[in-house]
Amino acid sequence: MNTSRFLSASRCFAVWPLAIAVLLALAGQPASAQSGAAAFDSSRAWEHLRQQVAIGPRPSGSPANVKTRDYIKAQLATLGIKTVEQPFDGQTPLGPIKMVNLIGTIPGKSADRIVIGSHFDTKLFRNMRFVGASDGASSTAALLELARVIKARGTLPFTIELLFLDGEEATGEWQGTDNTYGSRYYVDAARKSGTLKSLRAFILLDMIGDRNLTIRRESNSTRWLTEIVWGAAKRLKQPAFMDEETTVEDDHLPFLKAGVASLDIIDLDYQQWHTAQDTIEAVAARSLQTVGDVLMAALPEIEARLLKH
Ligand code: 1BN
Ligand code: ZN
Repeated sequence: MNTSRFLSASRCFAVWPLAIAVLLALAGQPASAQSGAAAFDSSRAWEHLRQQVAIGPRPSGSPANVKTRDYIKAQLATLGIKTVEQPFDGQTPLGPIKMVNLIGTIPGKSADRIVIGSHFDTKLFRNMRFVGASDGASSTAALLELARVIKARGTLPFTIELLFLDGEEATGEWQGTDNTYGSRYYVDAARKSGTLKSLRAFILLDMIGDRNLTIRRESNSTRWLTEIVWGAAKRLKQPAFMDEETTVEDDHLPFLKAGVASLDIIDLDYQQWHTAQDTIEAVAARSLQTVGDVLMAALPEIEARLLKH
């Protein structure tokens, strides 16, 4: 072997340890770290959470609820995402309450859509100041940051709809029709307008802020969606997505009843749930990052599955 061939061969061998080290470092990293795409940024999501909590209690029909909606609209406008308001009267045990869902749309190649949702109302309590840092603000904050990251992906196979739901909370006890006003209205409206057929999947985020995040598989949810999301969590080594099961009634039920594949990503194992302690101290940016990373890793797989079926 002449000297120059020897040198190029040895240089070739010299890059292998580096290449292996890079591959090992990337394993278990979010897809964005591997592809150079925009990554979910929990410091941005945290700011959205902080802004909502600073508004104070945000029950349906209150001026603070309108302020929250205006904040969401303004944030989506900054991202260049068009929003449509869906107003309706929630017929509650307290009488009719004016409620409004907000729908942000990121158009894809297909008009068929994947909807990602969160409720932005907080539960009405007359005897305490309830600001819903996890229950209301956390999922809404993550959804706003997901909007930015999904938009940055460029051409999408499916249209992605960001659905900010009003009236998830019961005005009193969670029973009968005193809950999920916004999701029930959205599904009825989609049925009436003939757009339910093009709704291919619904992913609900709820209460994802807990510092000590533990998310169980939700048993009402559609199996294949759960498998894809929990598979992504396993790849990213995120043990917060636990291999245990729980059952929750939430905004995904009207979608499931309408035959739409749906998943509820919720941490109900939250000591501060529906207490005055559901504040900024009880939640963490890291928890929003976990859910954001897992969802962004799962989304291409969900799209691939929908393209096949
Ligand atoms: C989630 C957040 N939910 C209410 N606030 C839904 C729910 C209802 C969860 C009843 C558990 C029991
Ligand atoms: Zn609640």
